[in-house]
Amino acid sequence: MNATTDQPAKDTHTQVLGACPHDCPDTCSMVTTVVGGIAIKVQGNPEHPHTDGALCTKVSRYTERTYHPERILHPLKRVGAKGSGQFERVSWEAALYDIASRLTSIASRGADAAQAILPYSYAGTMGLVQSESIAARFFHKLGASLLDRTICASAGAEGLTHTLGGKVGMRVEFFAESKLIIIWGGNSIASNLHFWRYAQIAKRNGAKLICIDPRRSETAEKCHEHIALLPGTDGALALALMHELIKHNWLDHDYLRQHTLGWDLLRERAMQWPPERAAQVCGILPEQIRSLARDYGTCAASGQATAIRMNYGLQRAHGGGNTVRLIASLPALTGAWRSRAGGVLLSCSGMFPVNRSGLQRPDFLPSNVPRTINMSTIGDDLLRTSSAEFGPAIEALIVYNSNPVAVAPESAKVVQGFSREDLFTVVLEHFQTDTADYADYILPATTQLEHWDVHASYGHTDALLNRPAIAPLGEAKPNTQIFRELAAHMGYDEPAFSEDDLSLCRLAYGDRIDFQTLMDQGFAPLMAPQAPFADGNFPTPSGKCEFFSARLAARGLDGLPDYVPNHEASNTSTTYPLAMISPPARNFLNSSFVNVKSLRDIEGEPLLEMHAEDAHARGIKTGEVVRVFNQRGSYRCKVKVSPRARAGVVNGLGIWWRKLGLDGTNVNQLTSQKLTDLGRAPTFYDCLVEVESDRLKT
Ligand SMILES: Nc1nc2c(c(=O)[nH]1)N[C@H]1C(S)=C(S)[C@@H](COP(=O)(O)OP(=O)(O)OC[C@H]3O[C@@H](n4cnc5c(=O)[nH]c(N)nc54)[C@H](O)[C@@H]3O)O[C@H]1N2
Ligand SMILES: Nc1nc2c(c(=O)[nH]1)N[C@H]1C(S)=C(S)[C@@H](COP(=O)(O)OP(=O)(O)OC[C@H]3O[C@@H](n4cnc5c(=O)[nH]c(N)nc54)[C@H](O)[C@@H]3O)O[C@H]1N2
Ligand SMILES: [Mo]
Repeated sequence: MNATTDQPAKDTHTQVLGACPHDCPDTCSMVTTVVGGIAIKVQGNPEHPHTDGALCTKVSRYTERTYHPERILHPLKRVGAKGSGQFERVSWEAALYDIASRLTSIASRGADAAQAILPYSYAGTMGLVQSESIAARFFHKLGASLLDRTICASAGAEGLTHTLGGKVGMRVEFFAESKLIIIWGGNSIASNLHFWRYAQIAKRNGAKLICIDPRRSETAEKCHEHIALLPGTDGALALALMHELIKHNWLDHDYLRQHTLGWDLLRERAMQWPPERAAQVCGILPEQIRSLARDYGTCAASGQATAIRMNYGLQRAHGGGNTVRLIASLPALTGAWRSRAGGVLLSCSGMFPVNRSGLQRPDFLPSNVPRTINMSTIGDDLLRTSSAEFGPAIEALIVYNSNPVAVAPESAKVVQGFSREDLFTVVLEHFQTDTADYADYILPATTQLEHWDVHASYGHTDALLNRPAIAPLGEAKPNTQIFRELAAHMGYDEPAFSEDDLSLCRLAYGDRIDFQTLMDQGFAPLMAPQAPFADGNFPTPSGKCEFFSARLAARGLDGLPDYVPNHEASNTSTTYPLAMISPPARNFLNSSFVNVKSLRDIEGEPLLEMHAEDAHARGIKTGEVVRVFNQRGSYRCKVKVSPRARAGVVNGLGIWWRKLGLDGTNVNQLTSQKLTDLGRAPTFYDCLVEVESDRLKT
C-alpha cells in the first residue's frame, strides 16, 4: 500500500487510503485502487479494526457514483422555469462573479441585511473540512443567517446531554462481550452494519439479542426477540421497564446512591407505569414488557453485561428527547456501566476533540449575531415575509451537502418555497438532485475520491483521514475551494480564506491527535476510557447521571424525563388511522445513491409496506398502486402486503428522489414540520395517514 503519496496518483497503480464520507455511524476506512489516474475500486481497509476489510454494498459502488455519466462537471446556469431542470453551461468566472454580485447587493442594503441569505447544509459529507470550515467562515464574515442543523439527531443529542452529559457512551467494540444486547430504534444491518458484526460475535458467545422496532426490519428478524411497539411509544416502555426493575429489586443501590441525581423522583414516576399501562400505550402485551425487564434485570443482577444500542429511529417523534433521556437512564439503575461491555450507546461523537472554532471561525461573526433558522422548518421559513419577529424574508439560499427538496418534511411547502421567483438559489452538488432542479446556479463539487478531509465518527472512537485518490473530474472543485473563490470575489482578503485543505485537516484536531499517524495509516484511535462511567464521572454539571436535570428545569421544562405522546398519536384520528414511518432503505444513504442504477435495481421502486389486516380492510393487494394521504398531501406508490409491517403502522421506505416517484413526490409529501420536545428536531415518524387503493379513484 502506498500510504505516503501526498498528491493524487497519476499514472501508477496505487492504493490510496481514504474514509467513507457518508452520514452513518460506521465511518469506514477505505482503500481506493487507482490505475493510470482512474479509481477502479474501493474496498474496506483490512487494517482498520472497525471496518475489518468490508464496506457496505452501497459504498462499494462509490466508483460507479463518482464516474456516473450524470455527474455535474461544469457550472450550470438556469435557463428554464424554476424546477424545470433546464440549465446551460457557464464558466466558473461568470458564475462566481454573478453569485458574488447578487450576495453583495443583498448584504449592502444595510445593517443585518445579509440575514436574508441562508446557507443550507447537512451531512452529504461528514468530513470536517468539506462540511463546515471555509463555508462557515464565509457565511460568518458575510453575516448570513445561521442554520440550526436539526434534521437528524438533535432531539437525541439533547436527550443524551441532559442525562449523560454529552454525546458519549459505550465503546462499540465492547458490545462483542455483552451478554444481552437491546437494539432499540435502529436497523443495524441496514444502517450500522459494522456494529452488527460485534453483535454477532456476542451472539456466538451466548448473548441474547432483542430488537425494539415497529418494523420487522432485517435486523429485527435476526434477533432472538422482536418487540414491535407503536412508533413514538418507547418512553412508556422504558418507564414500565423501570417499574419492573424497582418492583423486583433488580437495582444497583450503591451505583444509584453514588452516581445518579434525582432517583427518588424518577422512582416515583416509574411506579406509575405498571406493564399493563405501558402495554396499552405501546400496542404490545404486558407479558412482553415483563419478559424484557426480567432479561435486563436478572442478567445485570447476576453480574453479566447488558448493553443497549439505541439508534436515531426512536427520536423522530414528538417525545424523542425524553425517550432518549429515559433509555439512557436505564444502565444507571442496574449499574450496567460498571462493565466495559455494559451501558448504552447512541452517539459517541462528543468524545472527539474537534477544533470547531478553529475550523469555523465564529470570531468572524458580526457583533450583532445573526438570527438562526431551523433547517427542519425550511418549508415554512421560505414562505415567510419580512416581519419584526422573523426579520427579513429569505432572499438567497446556498445549499451544499444536502438535498432539502427530497429530505425535509412537508415537501409541498418546501417546493413552494424553492419555486419562489424572487429567491436566488445556488446548489453545490455532484448530481442534478430534486433540489438542484430549483437552482439558479449549480456548482460542480468533488466527491470523496477527489479531495482531502478528516473525519470523526458517531459510532466508533477512531479519527480518520481521507486522501484524494484521483484528480477532480471535469471542472469540479472541493466545497472549500468554491467558498475560497467566492470569498475572493466578495473581496474578503483575510488569510483564513486562503488556508488550504491539508492545513485545515491538520487544524481539525491540532495536536490532540497525532497527524502523522492519520497520514500513515488513515486512522488514529482516541484515548477513550474503556468503561467511561464505571465510577460515575459523567460530563454533566453534577458529574452524575442526571435523571433530574436542573438545566431543563431552569428552562421551565420538566426536570424529569417522561413519556411524551406523539403529536399525531394512533387511535386519535379516525380520518387518518394509520401511523406511517419512513426509515432508510438499505441500499441508499438518505437520498444519496438513489441515482446509482445498480443500487436502485436492488431497491426496485418506492414501496409502502402494509400489514395484511390493514390491507384486507381496505381491499388492497400486493403490487397495486395506492394513494397514501393526510391533511398535508398525497403520495402514490406501490404497496407490499408484508409481515415487516405491524397492524396500524405502514412503512414507506425512504428517501427516494421525488422525480423518480409516480407523481414526482416522495414520502415527505406527508410528513409534518412539527418539532420534538427537545432539540427542535423534525418528527418524520410521527405522522398519521390513510391509504386507499388507487383503483377507487379512477
Ligand atoms: N443503508 C443506510 N444506512 C444509513 C442511512 C441510510 O439512509 N441508509 N442513513 C444514515 C443516517 S443519516 C442515520 S441518522 C442513521 C439512522 O439509522 P438508525 O438510527 O438505525 O435509524 P433509522 O434507520 O432511521 O431507523 C431505525 C429503525 O427505527 C425504527 N423506528 C421507527 N420509528 C421508531 C420508534 O418510534 N421506535 C422505535 N423503537 N423504532 C422506530 C425503524 O423502523 C427502523 O427500522 O443511519 C445512517 N445509515
Ligand atoms: N421521511 C424521512 N425523511 C428524512 C429521514 C427519514 O428517515 N425519513 N431521515 C432524515 C435524516 S436522518 C437525515 S440525516 C436527512 C439527510 O438529508 P441530507 O443530509 O440532505 O442527505 P442526502 O439526502 O444524502 O443528501 C446529501 C447531498 O449532498 C451531496 N454531497 C455529498 N458530498 C458532497 C460534497 O462533498 N459536496 C457537495 N457540495 N455535495 C455533496 C450528495 O450528492 C447529496 O445529494 O434526511 C432526513 N429526512
Ligand atoms: Mo441522519
